[in-house]
Amino acid sequence: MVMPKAFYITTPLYYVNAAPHIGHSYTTVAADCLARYHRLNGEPVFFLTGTDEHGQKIEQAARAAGLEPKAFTDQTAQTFHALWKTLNISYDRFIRTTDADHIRVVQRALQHLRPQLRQGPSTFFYCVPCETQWAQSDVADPHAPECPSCRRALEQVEEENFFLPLEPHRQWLKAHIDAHPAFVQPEARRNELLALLEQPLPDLCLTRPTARLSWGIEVPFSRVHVTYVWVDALLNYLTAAGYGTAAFEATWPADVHVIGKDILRHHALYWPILLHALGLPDAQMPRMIFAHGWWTIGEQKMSKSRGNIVDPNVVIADGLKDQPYAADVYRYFLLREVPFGQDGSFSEEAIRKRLETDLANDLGNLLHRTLSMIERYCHGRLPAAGPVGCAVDDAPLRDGALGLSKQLEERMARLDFSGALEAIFQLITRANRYIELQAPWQLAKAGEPARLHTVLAVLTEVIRIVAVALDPFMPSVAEAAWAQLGLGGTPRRLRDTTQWPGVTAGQPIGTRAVLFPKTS
Ligand code: ME8
Repeated sequence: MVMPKAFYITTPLYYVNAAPHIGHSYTTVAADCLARYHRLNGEPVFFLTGTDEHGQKIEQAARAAGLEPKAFTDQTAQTFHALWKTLNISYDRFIRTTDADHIRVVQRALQHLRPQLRQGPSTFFYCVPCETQWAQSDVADPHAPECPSCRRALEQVEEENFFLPLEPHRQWLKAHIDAHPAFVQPEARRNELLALLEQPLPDLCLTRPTARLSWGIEVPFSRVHVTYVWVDALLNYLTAAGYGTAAFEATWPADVHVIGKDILRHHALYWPILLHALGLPDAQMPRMIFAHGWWTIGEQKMSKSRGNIVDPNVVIADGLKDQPYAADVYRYFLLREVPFGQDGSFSEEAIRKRLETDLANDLGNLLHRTLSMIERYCHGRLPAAGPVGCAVDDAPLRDGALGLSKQLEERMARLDFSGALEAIFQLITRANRYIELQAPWQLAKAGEPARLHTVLAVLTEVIRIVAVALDPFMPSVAEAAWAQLGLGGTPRRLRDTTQWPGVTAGQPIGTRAVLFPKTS
């Protein structure tokens, strides 16, 4: 039997010169949400994250810490592992560019590219924080050269290296982008890339002399060079998919490379050209490169080297310390607050606001009110519905709930996380309004148990569907809501959101607990 190809999702490999901040957690939470969504949909998934450990900036940071580079990277890679555990990140592999299988893949790829490489002296500008080379023509003032991406001072470099000519691939890449609208997303980034492709492309330097940098993967055909860190890092996506082994086709190509817009050029220009130069056909190109926006503090991009970072551990452990599901509150905020692709300004007040309104007032209340009424009016057992009446809002609410998975499907295909959450929370709002309109407490007072049970059964079904839909976004909250409904132990699957009813009447509900306690 042929195994279906896994849905392959990647994050960037983060530099381990310092511990992760909100920006890194953003990309990883988004990729995790996508991975969980596809698993919920019954698809095999391969979700990759990891750390980028070679290069000048890591070597410098290790030296400053008084450690050997490997010992230093072991230490910092651990801070990423720890944060991903806190945030419930369900990766299938955490790759480090110092892993032995990766070193083999990089050397194999370089060997393969060797006949296409030009060796020669070169002069270019280099930004150490971005580990990126720039041509004379990229720099506005050659007397005070600044990085066009991060605006920091550039080094001028003159050295002998191996180069891959990119220009022979330019027309091919343009045609590929034209033929595959999803290849670079969102639209603004696609246009940015197409604009870059209007000009001839400079050769890409694949190596660094060991005299300047020793902390890198040895170049198999030159004793005096190591691999340029970006080439090393990009190739990780092939390593993890089992490049050169029989397993490769079961994972490759990547379905989505999730990145920030700062590294668009590396992923949407250098990466496909490297793959093309390695002989991969069009059908084996990544299917989507999605470059999201930046979290800013005020107007400034949050970044390690600007020193304006916010540590997610602090937000979770201090800012949300009263919350039993703090990590999920944080995940919700990141995914809901800013449409994926746009920039957003980070503040703890904004998280608090989302917590108090969407989570406590809307979601928390819906669950709390419904379950307390089931306890009170149905002896804590899931009620049986009588006929669902069209005249009294039951049917529209039911149809809205049954239509949710279609909305999710359409939005998640575009990585529109905030749109998907909006659809879920619109349903929650409708369900809360339904409670007000149906006023189950009055039905109880008026002695109308059949109608009362129908209303509570409709609400139970809506909550069941919401608990499934929330799984990729807030896995622990979804699990808790599921258990409170008394459904613990039954797997949550997306396809169950198109079934009604989905619960067995008469089953006892679980133990109730407030999901988002109020503190002020
Ligand atoms: O670029 N807002 O690693 P890096 C949103 N090693 N996202 C942000 C962010 C912010 N303020 N700051 C960082 C590298 N990010 C390379 C990648 S991949 C083969 C090699 C996120 O540690 C965003 O995903 O500088 C960005 O692209 C990434 O962290 C850069 O991480």
